[in-house]
Amino acid sequence: MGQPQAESEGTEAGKPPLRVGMVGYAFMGAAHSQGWRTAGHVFDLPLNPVQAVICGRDAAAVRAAADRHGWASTETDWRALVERDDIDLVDICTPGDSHAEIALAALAAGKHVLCEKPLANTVEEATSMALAAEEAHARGQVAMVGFNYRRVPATAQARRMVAEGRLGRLRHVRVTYLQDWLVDPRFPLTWRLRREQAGSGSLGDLGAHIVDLAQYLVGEPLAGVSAVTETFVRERPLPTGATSGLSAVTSAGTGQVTVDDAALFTARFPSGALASFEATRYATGRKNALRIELNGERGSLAFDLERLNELSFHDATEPGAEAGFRRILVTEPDHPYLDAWWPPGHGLGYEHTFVHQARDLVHAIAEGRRPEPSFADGLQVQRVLAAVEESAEKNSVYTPIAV
Ligand code: SOE
Repeated sequence: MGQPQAESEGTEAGKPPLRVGMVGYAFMGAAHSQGWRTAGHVFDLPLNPVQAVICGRDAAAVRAAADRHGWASTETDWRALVERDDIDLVDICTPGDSHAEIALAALAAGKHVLCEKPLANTVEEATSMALAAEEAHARGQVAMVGFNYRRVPATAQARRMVAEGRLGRLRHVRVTYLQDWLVDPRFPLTWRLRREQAGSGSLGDLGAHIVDLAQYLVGEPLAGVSAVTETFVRERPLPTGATSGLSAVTSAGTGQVTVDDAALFTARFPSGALASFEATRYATGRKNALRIELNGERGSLAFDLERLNELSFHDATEPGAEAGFRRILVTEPDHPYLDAWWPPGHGLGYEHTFVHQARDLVHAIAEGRRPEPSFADGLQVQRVLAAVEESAEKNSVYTPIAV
């Protein structure tokens, strides 16, 4: 495939380029493309992100994705992309079964890496990735895992408030991530429903997000879990292969669902806070409802992704007669990320989390810093997912998280 020079390469205010090669072009590929396309135009970055190459197996489809999302050239084999010497960073937006292989090859080829969540399909894969990332860090490379919900200004603001002690000692963390796109039993058996491709079901897809977000907000890793999981619909129509968003066209015939449809678990933080988690794609009417509430001795905070410009805050130190939950509109310039965006009250959305992710990664690369969340953080989340599965298999027996 041709390798034309990306139009704006290295020209943005004379900044050195960060030439990105992205593997995958479906839902997450489109979201990451938005991030790369926009970050350098909104934030004053030390490097100029260049959308150099997009890669996918179907030549015509990847060409169309390149045109739609603004990539300068295409590849149909990720190995060729990883070996190109005009690429600085490999962005992995493929299903989980290829994360480890691509990331390890990219790190070995001297590239920085951004990898979509969950980091891998197994703890073994994630361990090898975290190890390779650590070795690569000594050579000046940076590897980040894409837990984008840390980059909602409201969740970053919540983290700030917890770290400042505004909630005091935490007692409860209550998290749910609810979607409903599997309610219809005729929904096709896409890759997200196959263990060999996705690793797990709602657990890895949604549970990984809320485990990362909860640990990020609390500021410590979980100690152990007690879980139940269920697969409600065990057989589904086979897809033809052509996908759109989360769905696909179906053909005749059915196949087995080999992942969980829902995962519920309780957990302990080492500092003593108790947590509950629920991840499901069967919450009829809930489209992308990620909700988290933290209760501490001095106050409480609540966030709902479907109202992502807001935080609810209760300050328990206020006089009882006046206290109560109040809405913080997280659109002020001194809220995280917002000094670069619109005037107060002009809110942001889902896609901006990917712009912020690109921004933070560019800074980490320019400063030679370990990024947050790192591959080591991704491995730790993978260990929690494995403990959830182990606990569910053993009838909810409390399962400590391996360190
Ligand atoms: C599907 O459940 C999905 O697209 C997840 O895979 C993403 O990580 C989440 O951000 C939105 O929902």
